[in-house]
Amino acid sequence: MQEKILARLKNNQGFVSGEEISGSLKISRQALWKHIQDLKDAGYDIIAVPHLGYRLASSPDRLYPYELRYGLDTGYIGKNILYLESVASTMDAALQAGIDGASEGTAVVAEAQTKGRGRLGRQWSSPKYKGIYMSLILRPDLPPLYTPVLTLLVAVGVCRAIKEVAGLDAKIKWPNDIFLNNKKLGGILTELNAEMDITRFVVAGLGLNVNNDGKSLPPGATSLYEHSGAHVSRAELLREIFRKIEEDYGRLQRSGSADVIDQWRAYSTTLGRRVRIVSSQQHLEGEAVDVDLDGALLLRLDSGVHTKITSGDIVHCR
Ligand code: BT5
Repeated sequence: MQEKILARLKNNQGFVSGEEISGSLKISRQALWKHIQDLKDAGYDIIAVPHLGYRLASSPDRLYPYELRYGLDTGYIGKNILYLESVASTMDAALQAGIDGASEGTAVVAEAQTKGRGRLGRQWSSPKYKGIYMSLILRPDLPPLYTPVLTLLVAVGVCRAIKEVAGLDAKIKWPNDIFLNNKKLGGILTELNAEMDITRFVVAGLGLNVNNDGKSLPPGATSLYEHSGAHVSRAELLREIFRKIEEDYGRLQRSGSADVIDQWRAYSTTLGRRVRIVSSQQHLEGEAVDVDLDGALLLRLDSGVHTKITSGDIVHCR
């Protein structure tokens, strides 16, 4: 009901009479008043004037499901949102939701994480109300070996959305880092629930620094705000991320990964560079020449031999 009331207020610049809202939503004036109080408690600045009605003066910078869904024209990505004020990790919540049967496109969104994680047990700093911490459930028709391409797909969607909403040129460092001006702006963590060669579902997690000020960022990190000096609406950005992901994911499902990989190449800071691979199994150095259709990095070693890197960290040497 609050979502419907908000939509009416948002669709109108001026006042909307209480009679009109309660009449069209078939609730009593008393019930409407109660919902308006709840919205005010949630941070909405709603002005009430006798005989005129209600006017929405401002909305809080929160990722409430009804904020995210307002004007969201996707078919399924981000349509179902599990919202948490604070959680250990949105990954765990999404993995559980996936097991419980959550539909494709369900997004777990938190305002803060107390144990946000990166790859290999690393931490993800997740201060409250500053960034986007979101885990998306996907049920792709892809064998597990091909699912790394989803990390690339989400990275592309994030860069496209940042360009559209904030006008900034973010770049991607293989496999999962979003960079802005040579500093880390965000990261993607993809986890899998699979059996042998069947993917049951994938959780694609995104951490993105949006309105963090410089002091609260880890070393080597940046945020959109730190970079540009302008606050960005996290809700608007996340809605755009949902849209872009849905476009590219639909294309991936219909015609394979070639298009996503093409887009990824355009955002990559890795291709054409000399890189060092650091993983528990191997320490290799060579030129990053391309990315394969499954998302693996193709490296040309000094011997001229090409090798495929499917996981690990890379260091850009020059
Ligand atoms: C990543 O890992 O870059 C993937 C991060 C994914 C986080 C999201 S938030 C929503 C969802 N729920 C979770 O619990 N996780 C996902 P990795 O490549 O391992 O990078 C981790 C490293 O990045 C750390 O060791 C730090 O050096 C650095 N780091 C930590 N927090 C950061 C931040 N907020 N901004 C930039 N760098 C950060």
